[in-house]
Amino acid sequence: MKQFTIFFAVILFISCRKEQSSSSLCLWYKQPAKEWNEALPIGNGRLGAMVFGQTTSERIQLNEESLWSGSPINDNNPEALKNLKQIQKFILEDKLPEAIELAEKSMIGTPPRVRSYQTLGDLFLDFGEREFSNYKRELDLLTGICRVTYTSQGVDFTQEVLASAPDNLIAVHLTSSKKGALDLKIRLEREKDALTRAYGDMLLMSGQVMDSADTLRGPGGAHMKFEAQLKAINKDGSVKADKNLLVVKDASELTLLITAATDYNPEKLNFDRSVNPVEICENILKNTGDKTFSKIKKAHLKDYQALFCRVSLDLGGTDFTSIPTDERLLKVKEGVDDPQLIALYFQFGRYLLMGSSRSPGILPANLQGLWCKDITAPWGADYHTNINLQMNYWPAEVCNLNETVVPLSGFLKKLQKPGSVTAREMYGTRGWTLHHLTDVFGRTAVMDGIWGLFPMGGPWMTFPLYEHYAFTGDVPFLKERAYPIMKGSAEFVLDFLIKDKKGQWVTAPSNSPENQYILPSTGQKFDMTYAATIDIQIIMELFNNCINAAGVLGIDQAFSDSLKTVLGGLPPVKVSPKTGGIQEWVEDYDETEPGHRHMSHLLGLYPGTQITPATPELFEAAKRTISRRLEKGGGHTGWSRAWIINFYARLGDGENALFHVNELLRKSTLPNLFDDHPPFQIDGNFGGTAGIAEMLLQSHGGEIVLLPALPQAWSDGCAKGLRARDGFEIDMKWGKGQLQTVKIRSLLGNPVKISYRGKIAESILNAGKETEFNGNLEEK
Ligand code: FUC
Repeated sequence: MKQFTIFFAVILFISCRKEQSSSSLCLWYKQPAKEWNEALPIGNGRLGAMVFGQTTSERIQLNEESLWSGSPINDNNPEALKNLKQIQKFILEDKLPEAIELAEKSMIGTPPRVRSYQTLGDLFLDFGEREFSNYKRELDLLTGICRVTYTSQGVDFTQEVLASAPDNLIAVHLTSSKKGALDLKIRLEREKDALTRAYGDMLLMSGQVMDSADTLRGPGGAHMKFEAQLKAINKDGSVKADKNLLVVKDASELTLLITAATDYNPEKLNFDRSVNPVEICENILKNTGDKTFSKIKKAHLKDYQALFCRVSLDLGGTDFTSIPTDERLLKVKEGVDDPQLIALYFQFGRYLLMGSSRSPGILPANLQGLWCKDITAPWGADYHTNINLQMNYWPAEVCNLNETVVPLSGFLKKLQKPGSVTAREMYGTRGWTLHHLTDVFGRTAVMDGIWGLFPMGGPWMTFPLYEHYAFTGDVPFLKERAYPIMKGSAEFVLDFLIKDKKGQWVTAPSNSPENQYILPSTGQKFDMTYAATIDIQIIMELFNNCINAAGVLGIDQAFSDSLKTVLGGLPPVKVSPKTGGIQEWVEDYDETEPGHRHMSHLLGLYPGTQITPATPELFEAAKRTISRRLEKGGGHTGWSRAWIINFYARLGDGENALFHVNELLRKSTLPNLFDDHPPFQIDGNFGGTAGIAEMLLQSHGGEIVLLPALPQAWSDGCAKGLRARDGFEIDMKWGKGQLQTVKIRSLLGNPVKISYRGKIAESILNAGKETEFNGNLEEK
């Protein structure tokens, strides 16, 4: 299996180099970034940087994935369990004011807020005022290198920046066309909590997060320790330490190696004084030794391209690569069609996921991936689990980057511990759960306010684990990692469910994130309810995944049977008689915001698998739900728009899916192609990328569906290396809106069934073999 994967990777790599010209995979600009949203991201899964490309004082803003303020706190409200039954009783009796009053006192976390993921600081390269011309700044996704070139006083200057996973550092490489023309000062700074010393050819920045006490966020104190180290290697001229900076004179070439670490210990979900960030940085730099930049670059390219080049995408359209990316985006905003920019956006999403969620990183991509300029970021750049963290992983499998799920699965494994305390202390259940957000310290209680009382955050977070198995067929992963977490989550649900007046199994308290409904009897507005449709859909998905997984592993028959029984007793997902859409709550309430950004009751359509053409009534109702949301102003945040793309893809509606891809570019995309919630929030990038893949290939209904939502504007194209469930890799070519050929490679030897516009073909393929079909699905 491993050999086949390597073989295919090599083949793909060769074809990728041929077909994806560097220019079509470049974000490029004619001017330096004036602000952070114009700077270009690089990342190796653990370290990230935003490169501004300025010529007077270059700014490279730095991040290390674990640098957080705060500390672990058991903030499960000690009053919760005592009052749970009463709260549930009030809810089932529609006594919502009473239920909320009691829940506000007894269920909200103590304290109710997390702190923030933080910037590591900034690297400044001060060149002094200079004239410049021939300026170009680019991020080449084919190489993962950010490159800045310009001419000043007749000398050509080049700057390359890359984040290397194999060397575990960020490397900056400066050259000048004239010998000895590099004169600059190097600073490493942080707005707070850090001091930098210069020593020989190194800058050493040591820090510790100092939190002040805050009743909403918990105790103050000297919290996480961190370190950043920079080593300068010059050719010609000199590098000298001067107080807290390095002075470079008359160099012809300069390499800066930058690494960083904290004393965060993932096993403990805490900082840990036995972890020494200084030593970690020293070891990383020692291991790199005196490798030249070209050696570091070579190792980076080998590692990076092995992942990135697995997928290529050509959506046809005019070649606008000679126009800078920000100007192309403006043209799209003016109504120009640019399928090639969409293909670039798609690949950029893959690039961002690789950059923020893979080894040497150990933490999942947060609300900003790992790119964050702030000490206090919007929403703390935390892990929101009522759509956002889930969405981050939607492209992982279909876009052939399954290793990006590893940090998420490791984090969830550790969250089981605090999550089981929450399950036990708040709800008196087995298993584990978390609510609508968490942080690196593993907070799993109810955060923010009453809308945070969403105990289904944990069960929903198990989806990417099962998907990882479904796509890769990795049984050891299923057995050792995914299934125990899924089972613990299902145990929580089993114990949490209660019977309503009709004898149905229901969740309570519950909400439909973050929408409110109007209770008909009083006209009042509430979040809190029981058995919101999303809860039912989450439970159906989780339980079915558990049953399938237990079947594959040949274990837990009795447990599976108990899940099946409960599945039969859940309230059905209903069509609203009033709107004809999917009913969002257990009763057909009116919503307070019909255009709400969350479309939680469509979880069964995407990412879930319950609403398909095989359920025609729900399938039609789902269409009405989306159009109603949109009529009332829905889709106004980046991630909300991205979700809509996925919905339309699942509905087989290519024109609407494309309209919303363009809306995502027009309304929710920043000049550097980061998603704009607003402000920057990365989930829209990931959801958008997944949506584009979903328009071309789907495999959730037991067959591989080719080009399920191909819009007219993409009538000629080619996609290589997308993945389907049950271990397949697909290459497709289409022209004039029709499939021309499809190659299917089997990674696991499962039987294959493909479907294209009503035609079906089946084949038996051994692992490692590939077969090809023409547009009529005749095997070649
Ligand atoms: C959810 C969303 C918001 C935002 C926040 C981080 O609560 O409703 O729009 O994305 O997460």
